[in-house]
Amino acid sequence: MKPFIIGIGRAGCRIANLLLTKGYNGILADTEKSDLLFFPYRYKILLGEKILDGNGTGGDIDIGREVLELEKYNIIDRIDSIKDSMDCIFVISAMGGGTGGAVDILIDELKKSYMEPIYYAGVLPSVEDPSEILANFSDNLKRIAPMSHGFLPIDNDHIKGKMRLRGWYNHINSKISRYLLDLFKVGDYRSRDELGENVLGTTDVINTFKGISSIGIGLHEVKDEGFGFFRHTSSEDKPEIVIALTEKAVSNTLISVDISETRKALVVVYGPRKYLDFLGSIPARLWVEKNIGGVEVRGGDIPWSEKKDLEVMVLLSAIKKNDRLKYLYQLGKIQKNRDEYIDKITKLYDKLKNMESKFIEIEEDFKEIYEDLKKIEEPREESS
Ligand SMILES: Nc1nc2c(ncn2[C@@H]2O[C@H](COP(=O)(O)OP(=O)(O)OP(=O)(O)O)[C@@H](O)[C@H]2O)c(=O)[nH]1
Ligand SMILES: [Mg+2]
Repeated sequence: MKPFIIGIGRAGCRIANLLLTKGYNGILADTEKSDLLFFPYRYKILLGEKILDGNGTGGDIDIGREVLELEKYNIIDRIDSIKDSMDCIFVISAMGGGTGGAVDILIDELKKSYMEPIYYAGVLPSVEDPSEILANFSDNLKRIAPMSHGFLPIDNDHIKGKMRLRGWYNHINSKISRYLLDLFKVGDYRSRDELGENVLGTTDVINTFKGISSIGIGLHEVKDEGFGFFRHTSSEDKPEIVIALTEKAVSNTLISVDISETRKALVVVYGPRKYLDFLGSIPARLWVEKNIGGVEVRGGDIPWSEKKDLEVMVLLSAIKKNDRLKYLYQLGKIQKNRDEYIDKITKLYDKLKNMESKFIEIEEDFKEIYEDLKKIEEPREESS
């Protein structure tokens, strides 16, 4: 499929940039000038320059919303000036960022301006993030999640595993872009060589990608025995390899997903043609059909010369409920309440301090008056 990619804010632009360098069309937009300068990509927009002078919102979602309201038509004009044919619009941002968290304003406008489906990949806050990012996320989730045609939550914590967040962003971003590139490959065939046994088209993605969704990948490194690898490993049945990879894909998603809560899915087997001819995608599809909560499963295979290994990608869609989203939402709410209480207590404390100094002042005034009073001599009675 041909997406038009829009990166908003730091995280959104960094991830989008990796896709744009692969030849996709799109724009990068941010309120922070120094972050935008970092990208050599041509189509960039500095948002809210008049208000922020290129300094970012510093996590302030109210300013972010003001800027997006002000700039949404500029962004649409810019899209119109550079877009060619596209199958969908793919927006990426961090849901806890001051700029990226205001993205629902833009998505709403995109929906009014274009017929194509609008998908949204939203970076979730990490438990390592500052509390205001978590609080922003909880404020934004209910506004953003239902806004797009398909919502792809990206759980940094799940992707990084045991690593620390700082210093690991590049690794996380390249993993996200790898997953998205696999998805975009569906229906975007450059030659007949890329047509598999069961050919999938863009409409298969569009018909599957609805509501809360996730992408997972299972990879099987093909040792350099090449063709002979599958022929000689009689102990490893071919459908079993594909099924094992499908299971791996389902547990290796961008957010942890309970497959039984999933109503729709798309399964794709990628790899060099010589392996795909043997394997096919049918066992993968059957496995997913058996395990998801719904019945709508599409499947196919794509011979892809760029890939040396055999790979299964799943798009799990129309997810009914997700524990991780719920957890982070509640965590953000608690943070927000905690911050509000800390604020209230600080104000009360300041008031008490103020009262205390007033008391000291009054006490001193009293002392002064008392001393003065003492100095006044009692009038003596006149003796007659
Ligand atoms: N995956 C990923 N997450 C990131 C990256 N940079 C920041 N984040 C996360 O994104 C959130 C912060 O959002 P940013 O994108 O920095 O904020 P913004 O949209 O630029 O908004 P401002 O507050 O105006 O700067 C936090 O949850 C970070 O952990 C990145 O390169 N990759
Ligand atoms: Mg920023």
